[in-house]
Amino acid sequence: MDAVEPSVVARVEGRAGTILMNRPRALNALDGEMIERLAEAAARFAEDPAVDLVILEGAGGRAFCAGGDVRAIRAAALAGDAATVERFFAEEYALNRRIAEYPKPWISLIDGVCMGGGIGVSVHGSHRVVTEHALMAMPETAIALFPDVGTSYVLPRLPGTPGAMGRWLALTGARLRGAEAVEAGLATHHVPRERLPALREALLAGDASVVERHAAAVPPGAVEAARAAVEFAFAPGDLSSIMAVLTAQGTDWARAQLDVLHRMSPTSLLVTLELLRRGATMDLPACLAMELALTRAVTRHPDFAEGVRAVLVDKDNAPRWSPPAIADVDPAAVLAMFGD
Ligand code: QUE
Repeated sequence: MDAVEPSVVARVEGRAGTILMNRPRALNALDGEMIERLAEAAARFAEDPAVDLVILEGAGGRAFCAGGDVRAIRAAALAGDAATVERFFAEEYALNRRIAEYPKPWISLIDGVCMGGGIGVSVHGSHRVVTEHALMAMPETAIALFPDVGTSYVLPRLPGTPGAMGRWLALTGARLRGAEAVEAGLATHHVPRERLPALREALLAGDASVVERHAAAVPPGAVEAARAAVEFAFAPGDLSSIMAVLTAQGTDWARAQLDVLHRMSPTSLLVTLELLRRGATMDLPACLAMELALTRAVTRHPDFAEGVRAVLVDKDNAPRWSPPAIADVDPAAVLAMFGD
């Protein structure tokens, strides 16, 4: 049992710097060491004149990157180890910013689950290529976290009725298949899985424009079908109006959205709306700073440990939120989590 597989494999192949997230049994979820190694590779490839572009991939065939190592963060939070929690998020968000400011094409090949932290290492880059097996989401309200990794900047800016698409994705954690992720604006190109090896091979020559030639037209999908309903129901910026519109809509789709909202952390839903409201008028570095400050309050709130317990530790999917109902959340307590 020598040869421990490295959790990140960074190489120069042709004119490309390739980075493989390689913790497939954890769906390539980012732990602190992976974040450190991704940041090192990003820095090295930015400097290297032999590297014209970066390709980011996930190992194992099932996932690009399922998120962050929230079990470890929960354990640190429960142990009162605020420094470990702080260090993890600070380094993750610094990486997200580095990718947004990257001097070369940053091309993510997303052929599986891509949630939370996986969105963070892809969405700020120049190219987010998705296959029909991509599954993109910001599912944090289910574990009483909030849409972070710079998505408080990204989500309010998605195309369509201002803020609506982002509120839908963030509040419900809606999961988007490849083509739908392009429709929503999270992904930039759709390439069928069978053409991904050819695209990868072509990219090694160092010219990012080959992505356009491999991309397939996106046929109208589920997001376009739901767009009118999303943009109507999630146009309001407050939760009671959103839920009133969904109730009035009365469709199967609207009922399903209400069921999902009723399962999420009530505190987290309100924190998320306030975060997106603020993020709409701030730049990315300010959004990341706001998110980092918010992690301190949110990881101390009992809902966070309970949500991770219910979804990822015990997997009973039966979190007991406190307070349990949206009506019982004190708006002043939500604002206090933002430090004002
Ligand atoms: C909501 C989330 C996360 C989640 C599931 C949710 C999340 C996250 C993971 C995750 C998945 C696989 C792993 C892992 C973590 O799941 O943020 O370590 O192996 O990181 O419903 O927010």
